[in-house]
Amino acid sequence: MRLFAALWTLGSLLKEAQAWSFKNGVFHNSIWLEQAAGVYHRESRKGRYQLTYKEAMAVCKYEGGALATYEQLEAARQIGFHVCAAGWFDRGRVGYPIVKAGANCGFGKVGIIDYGYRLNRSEKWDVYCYNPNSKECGGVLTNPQKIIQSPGFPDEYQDEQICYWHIRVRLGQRIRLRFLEFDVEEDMECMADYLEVYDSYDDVSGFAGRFCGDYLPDDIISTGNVMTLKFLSDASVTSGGFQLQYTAFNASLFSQDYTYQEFNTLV
Ligand SMILES: *[C@@H]1O[C@H](CO)[C@@H](O)[C@H](O)[C@H]1NC(C)=O
Ligand SMILES: *[C@@H]1O[C@H](CO)[C@@H](O)[C@H](O)[C@H]1NC(C)=O
Ligand SMILES: [Ca+2]
Repeated sequence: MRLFAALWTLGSLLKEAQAWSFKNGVFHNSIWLEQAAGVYHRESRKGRYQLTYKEAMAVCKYEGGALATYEQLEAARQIGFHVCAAGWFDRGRVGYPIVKAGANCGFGKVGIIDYGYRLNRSEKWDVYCYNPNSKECGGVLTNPQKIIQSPGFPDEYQDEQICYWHIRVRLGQRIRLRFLEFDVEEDMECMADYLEVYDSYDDVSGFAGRFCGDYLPDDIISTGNVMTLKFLSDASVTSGGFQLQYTAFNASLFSQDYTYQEFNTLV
């Protein structure tokens, strides 16, 4: 029974891996969110290619940004923004930025792969947004160790922020989050402003906690080599913000020193 479960898990992991690529020893998921120069890619919560033009505009607007222009997308591409998924950008145009030519993506070409201005705005694609103020807010982090701060820290964060940090360290490593400072608008259910932590490469699965108030949360340890942090602030009342440090460590070391309930789900 256990063996069957293990095989099933392995099978679904392999299936999942097809959407991912492996780069510099780091798993990279091109379908969720990448960010450069204020430009970022978004897909619907329902999955890839689910946004009409109108919905795409709403996604960017909700996060305080707007659809990226062709020039913004190209500027981001020049500094390494590479996403293998077609999305809406300014004025009903659809395309995606390719830095490195690949057989399965971009028809072997480099540049903005341009599907042109779509006449049918009900077509469903992903989206490319632009929000210069979100530069210091989120991103894809692959360093073995780094400090993550709320936008503007040590100043108070502002209203209507939404940041996603995707941490991806080497395969076989795990991630420890240690909170250094924490002060986020207090609310009974953390419905106003909050920091959420996911033991996953996105904010759909692996929910590990939602935090607000000024109580310093305990350390959080991932089960795999990826973690996602999401910070959201609403339209009123701000606070001091937060500062935390993540550190990658070898999973094998951990298993020798401790027993960790969730570790069982890995092996
Ligand atoms: C526009 O696109 C939608 C979604 O792909 C499709 O259902 C619809 O038939 C298209 N409309 C026209 C006029 O082609
Ligand atoms: C962690 O694993 C890597 C690769 O397996 C190894 O090179 C490194 O020395 C290990 N680090 C520690 C602290 O054991
Ligand atoms: Ca607030």
